[in-house]
Amino acid sequence: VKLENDLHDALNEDRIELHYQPRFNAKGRVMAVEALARMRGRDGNLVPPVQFIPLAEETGLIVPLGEQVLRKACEWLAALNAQLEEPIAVSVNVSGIQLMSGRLSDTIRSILKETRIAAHLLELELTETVLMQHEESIHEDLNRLHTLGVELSIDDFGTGYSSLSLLQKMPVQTIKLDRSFVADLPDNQDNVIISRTVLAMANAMGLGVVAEGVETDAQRDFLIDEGILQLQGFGLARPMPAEDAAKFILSQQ
Ligand code: G
Ligand code: G
Ligand code: MN
Ligand code: NA
Repeated sequence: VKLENDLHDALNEDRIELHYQPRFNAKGRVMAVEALARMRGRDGNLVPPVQFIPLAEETGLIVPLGEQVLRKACEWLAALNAQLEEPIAVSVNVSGIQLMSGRLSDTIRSILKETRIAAHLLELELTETVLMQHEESIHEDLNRLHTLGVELSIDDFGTGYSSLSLLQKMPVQTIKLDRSFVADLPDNQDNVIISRTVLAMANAMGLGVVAEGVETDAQRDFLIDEGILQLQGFGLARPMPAEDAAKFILSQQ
């Protein structure tokens, strides 16, 4: 109950902050950032999402929280892109509860309009579990989001159970290969085979692939050689507070 009250207060007092982790193409250029929520305690300490996202989902607070996250991410991106020659994109993690509310597409339409962000510069990260849920409301809202022009990706790909036929039918453009399959590349033969297979499948389906959890040069070189075109991980850039992330991206121009 204490954490629930804390979360409620943090939402009312604008103490949900976003950190941003850059995502790079094979040439090392930042193409996008992933927004990652943190809660700023009254004591000034940062509370990581593992400590409040599950609670937010249980209590339904994920709906207003998710809306704040989307608005903050789009406002930040609009200010940054105004200073860049080539705009970058932002990806935001979305939970199944937000989609089940049936209002996500309306919320996003308003936020894009308010912030004047082009729809294709917003990407929503969904898990396989969310996509495989049979709720009609989820699929309707996903189709509306797709019609709006928002990009959809599958986060932590390979850790859940998705059927290939449903994957084909979903309006998804990108797969984020879970970092457990990137670990110990290129030495781990299982992961070599898995990453190649996921890439081949994605190519056949016309989906892009982002490798997550890239920590070493050896991993990066291997993945690029294999043809994975987007990379994210501590070895390239860590999640950073909003101001630092903007400075980092501006300094790369
Ligand atoms: O930043 P960190 O590695 O601690 O994130 C841990 C988990 O929290 C990740 O799985 C990430 O997807 C999730 N997460 C971070 N921010 C958000 C958010 O704004 N909404 C949702 N639903 N999940 C988030
Ligand atoms: O589940 P999701 O992919 O949304 O989780 C994102 C989280 O993964 C972020 O909170 C980030 O801190 C973490 N992360 C990003 N890059 C790396 C990495 O290279 N190694 C590890 N261990 N975690 C990472
Ligand atoms: Mn993610
Ligand atoms: Na992930």
